[in-house]
Amino acid sequence: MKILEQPANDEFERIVRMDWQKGLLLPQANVHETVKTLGQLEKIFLNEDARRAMEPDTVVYRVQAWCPVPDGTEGAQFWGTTVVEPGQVDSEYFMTHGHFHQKRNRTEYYGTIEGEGALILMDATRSTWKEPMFPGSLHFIPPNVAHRVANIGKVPLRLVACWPSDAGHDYDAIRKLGF
Ligand code: PAN
Ligand code: ZN
Repeated sequence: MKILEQPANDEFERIVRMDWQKGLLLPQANVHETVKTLGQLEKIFLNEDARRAMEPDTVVYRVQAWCPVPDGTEGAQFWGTTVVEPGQVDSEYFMTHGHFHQKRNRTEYYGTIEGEGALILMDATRSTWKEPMFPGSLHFIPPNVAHRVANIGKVPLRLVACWPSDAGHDYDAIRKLGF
């Protein structure tokens, strides 16, 4: 039997490198990086006056996404990392924007690398609950459930995520109605 390292006609890059200690992807093609600052997180925290009074360039969280297939492809998965900085806006901890998946029944895994967090979940009836995040915790986010992560500790909260490549993200529902 002849084993090829990677078929010559392969359409997609299938190997990237993670720094598992840091919970980060090494920069490479197909890895998209985004930064969310306080200035960009309008109407996410309860106390808008307190948020506006803070330095708008303050980084709240950073996201990397490895998308080996085009966005919207059915049957594949994306892989991502998120680092939420420690901090507060008034009495609320720094947290991600949060979203439902556009295709509401698409699920996801979150895994904690480092730090102390709360995974906040909300179903379609707006019933809300949370799960503790700690190094090694692995979370299955069920269908039809919005998800957001808050850093409740003193060090950066580092997590990895895996979600279907046709899930999409609906941020509007959270911006309009909150969690
Ligand atoms: C994650 C999130 C990431 C940032 O990769 O996108 O943690 O959170 P927001 O997207 O809410 O800003 C994920 O849940 N993907 O589906
Ligand atoms: Zn998601």
